Parts: sequence; structure tokens; C-alpha cells
Amino acid sequence: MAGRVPIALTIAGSDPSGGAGIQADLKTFHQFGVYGEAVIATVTVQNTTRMEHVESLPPQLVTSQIRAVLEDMPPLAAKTGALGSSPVVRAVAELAREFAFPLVVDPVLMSTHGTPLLAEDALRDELLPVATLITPNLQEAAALSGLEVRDVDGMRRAAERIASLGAKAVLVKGGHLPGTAVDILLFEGQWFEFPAERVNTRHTHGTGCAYSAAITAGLALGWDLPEAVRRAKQWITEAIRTSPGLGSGDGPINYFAALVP
Ligand code: PXL
Repeated sequence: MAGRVPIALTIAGSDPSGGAGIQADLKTFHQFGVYGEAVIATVTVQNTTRMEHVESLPPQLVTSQIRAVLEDMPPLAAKTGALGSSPVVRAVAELAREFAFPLVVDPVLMSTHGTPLLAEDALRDELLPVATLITPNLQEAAALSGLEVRDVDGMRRAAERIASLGAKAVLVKGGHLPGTAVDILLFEGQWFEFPAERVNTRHTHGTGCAYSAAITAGLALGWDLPEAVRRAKQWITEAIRTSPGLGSGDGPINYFAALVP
């Protein structure tokens, strides 16, 4: 197997409950048959019922982790999640300009419980322009585009605006739309739609992290972007449908969900 296992890297925050963040990303990489590397940028204190604290690491400690990994085992694709403070976002973006592999940016501005996880200005000005793909939900798409995003038309307008800010491709996630959940992808001037039945459950903790990690794994496996999104979306839908109901609050999705061929 030497040299044949695809490698993916996540640069994100730790969720000690194992449902979101770095822990979600590594479980997802593993489920896709991809070797996972993880650079920790923030440490959160949380469980399924509450988010108690978010702490950013010093920027230099984050960049030295990235350098150590890149010089020895460079990945085939990477993603970012909860990077925390503006200095950390800027430092990661500066390194990302030189990345020789695609970068998926999950713009996790807030946790489910409303705690800031990622500095918005630095994300928009520095990180977005180096993103191969950015994956905002409706709220994040509105924040990044400055537009109202309430329906599929609004999602398309926001995607165009976010692409004009420098992201190569934009996936606006419609999980919070009323009615059918549809995600829309703007990639190389073309539109792709990914509808999915809505699953009625409160156990969706980690969905955004796992979705962007699954896309990153797909890119590491050599799938083109629309194919990586399509298969990630199928897997995440199954993982939500079969969430194990852990914890007494908003529990994690099912990281053991089978890949859909
Ligand atoms: O799902 C967003 C997210 C990302 N990263 C970390 C988180 C969360 C949400 O709770 O805790 C570390």
C-alpha cells in the first residue's frame, strides 16, 4: 500500500464530544478510505447540550503544525473548519496561497448554539480567495454575500457574489430551506443541484463538518468536484437518517453510515 493511500488534511477545531470539528473530519476521512491528518486551530469545550468555551491557538503554533505535515506527508486535498481568531485565519490563508492541492473552506461562522468559531472579515478577505470550494449554509451565504438568502434564487445570487469575491467554486447548502432540501453548486460557470429528502431529526451535530470533509476525501480520491459533492451528499443524508441518538442534546450523525456506490 505504500504511497497508495490517499491523504487528506483538516485544519479545524476540536470538539471533545466527537460529533463535530476535527473529530468529525477524521472519522469521515476514515469512512471514505482516506488517511486523515489533523491540524488543531481551536479547542472547544462542549457537549451535545452546550458550548462552553472556544479558544484559538497562537497562529504560529497552527502554521508550524501545517508546515510539519506538508514537508513530510503532503495531502491530496485539505479543508478548513473552525479556525478561530483573525490572526489564525490570516496565517493559514498565507500558507494556503502556496498549497499544491485543492482547499475546501467550510465557513463555520457560528456554532449551533451561537458561539463565534471563525473571524468573518479575515475569512472573506484572505481565505475565501484561496478556496477551491467554499460550503456556506443559508445563514453563512447571507453573511458572506451581504444578500438575503431565503430560496433557491437567493442561493444562486449569493453563490455568484461569493464567487466574485474569489472562491473558485461555491456550494450553498439548503438544509435550512422550508420544504425540500436542495444544495446548489456553482463550478466553472455551471450550476449543479443536489436535492435530498429532508430527514426530521434534531441529531444533526457535525453535519456541516462531515459534509465538507466527505467532499475533501472525494477530491483526495481523485473524483471531480460535482462527483465528490454528489457522493458526499448521499453519504451525509444516510448518516443523518441513521443518527444514533447519543447524548441528551443535539446528538451526532452516524459516522458508521455506509457509502452509497
Ligand atoms: O459544526 C460547526 C463546528 C465546527 N467545528 C467545531 C464545532 C462546531 C459546532 O459545534 O464545535 C469544533
